[in-house]
Amino acid sequence: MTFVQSSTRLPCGNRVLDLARAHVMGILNVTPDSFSDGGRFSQLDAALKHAEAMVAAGATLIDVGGESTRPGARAVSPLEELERVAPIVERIHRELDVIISVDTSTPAVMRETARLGAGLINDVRSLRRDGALDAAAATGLPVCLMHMLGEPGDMQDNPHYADVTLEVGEFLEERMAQCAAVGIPAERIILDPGFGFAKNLQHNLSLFKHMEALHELGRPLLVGVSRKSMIGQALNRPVGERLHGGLALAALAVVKGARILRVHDVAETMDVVRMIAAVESAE
Ligand code: 8Y4
Repeated sequence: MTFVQSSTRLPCGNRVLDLARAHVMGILNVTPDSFSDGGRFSQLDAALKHAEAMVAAGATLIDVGGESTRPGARAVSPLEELERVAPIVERIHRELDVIISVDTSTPAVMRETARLGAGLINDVRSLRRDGALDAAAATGLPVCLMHMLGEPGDMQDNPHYADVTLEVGEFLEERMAQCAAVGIPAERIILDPGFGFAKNLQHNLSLFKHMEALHELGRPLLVGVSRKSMIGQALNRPVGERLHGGLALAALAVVKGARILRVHDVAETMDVVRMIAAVESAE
């Protein structure tokens, strides 16, 4: 197997991500839920506490997102998204030793959060929104490009692939070329198969099985499967009972060479990562 890796150190703002080993990215959701009415400040405190716990559990990155990608979710204006995300980026940057990943497709949010200390742009739309390529280039930050067809609202309407892994690879290669054209070099890119985005269960399982083929693109892979419906469907489990299935996939992803795992359950996933590292570093 040929694992092409030009450099093992990825500068992410004021920190460096060591790509020689696998890392855990903890998911921090800051979309307000209608049932909690603790107010802005207690919501910010709660988010910071959650981030702090994930860092203590071993997360190298925290993914902060202010726009729901759930099908049917209400569209959020750029200003509203920025007002949700900016305060938490600012506080994490000030108080925690962690790389801040911003889950956004919005150019203004990319520019402003980069100024506030973000270290990585995580865009599920792969910089396809108007102005996103230029905004991401201007930040100088690394970008995670993820495969998705269509938009979160319509992506699950009967997706079709002749060869899902091949088509995901072609998509990511095309997005890398668009990045190169605006001055975002390959060295600054992380690639993501996009599990659960415009894919049915068979697509997700096949893509996972053949994930190694994406190493041909020469960039580190990020995998996000935590609590997703591919686990629910394969095991017939509701969302609260998907941890063990998720840990199995985390272990498989690391063995297949993935470098970043985007998860809700950081402590449990860190045990998986560290156990694999212990075995792999043996004589
Ligand atoms: C339960 C919990 C069921 C969460 C579904 C979900 C990815 C991502 C998301 C991913 C990258 C999600 C922002 C979907 N997934 N970014 N974002 N890769 N890079 N659903 O796979 O977590 S949101």
